[in-house]
Amino acid sequence: MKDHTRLGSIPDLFPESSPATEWLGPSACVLRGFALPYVGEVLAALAEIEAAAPFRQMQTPGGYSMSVAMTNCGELGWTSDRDGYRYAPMDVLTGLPWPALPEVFLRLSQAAAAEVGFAGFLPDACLINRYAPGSKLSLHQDKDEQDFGAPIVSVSLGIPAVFQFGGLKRSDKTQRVPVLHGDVVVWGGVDRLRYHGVLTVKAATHAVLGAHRINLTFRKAG
Ligand code: MD6
Ligand code: FE
Repeated sequence: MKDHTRLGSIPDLFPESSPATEWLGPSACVLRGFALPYVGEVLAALAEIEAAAPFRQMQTPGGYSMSVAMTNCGELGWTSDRDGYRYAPMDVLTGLPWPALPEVFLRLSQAAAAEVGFAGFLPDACLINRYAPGSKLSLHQDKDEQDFGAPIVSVSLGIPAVFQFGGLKRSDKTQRVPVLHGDVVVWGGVDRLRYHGVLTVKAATHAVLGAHRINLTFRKAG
């Protein structure tokens, strides 16, 4: 029988990309709400990671304390101290290896990467950033990884933030992208080394995460 419902007759205006997909560059895009179906499992896994590898404010090589608190999971963890930035298998705070990448983290990051054309993404590092109101992350490039062929998958949770997305030079013009609970940003390819940062987070409260924003960035670091 023919479908006479109004819904069935609405043409698909975006056959190649749903309206929830916003491209920021040829190989960079925001997947709105993509992480929402995973959030329950992600937060349960996060609680275990935090208990084993607590959030800490790392020092920059210049001797400042970062406003963002960080921890890691996976084979390698991103670390900053007076000696510089690097990936390391051990957490110097606990003297233990970083907690393993939970299966749900792998599932979520692989599904998001595949959505943007990076099938077979196999992250070995997940940097976990926690922002309180007033925290920010200055414009930087992610270039401590060995393999720029792999994308970065970035999952936003909790209170909103404004993601700053620039070009290949620090002085290039930046776009401002609001990122909300459940949004995922994937970038790679020609966009892999673009400068980016997070503007000072404004005071807000999220029903589940309170006055925090958590960002998970999945990388192939080694
Ligand atoms: C953040 N994210 O959103 C910081 N880097 O809290 C990053 O620095 C980042 O979101 C590379 C790719 C995606 C990102
Ligand atoms: Fe980054």
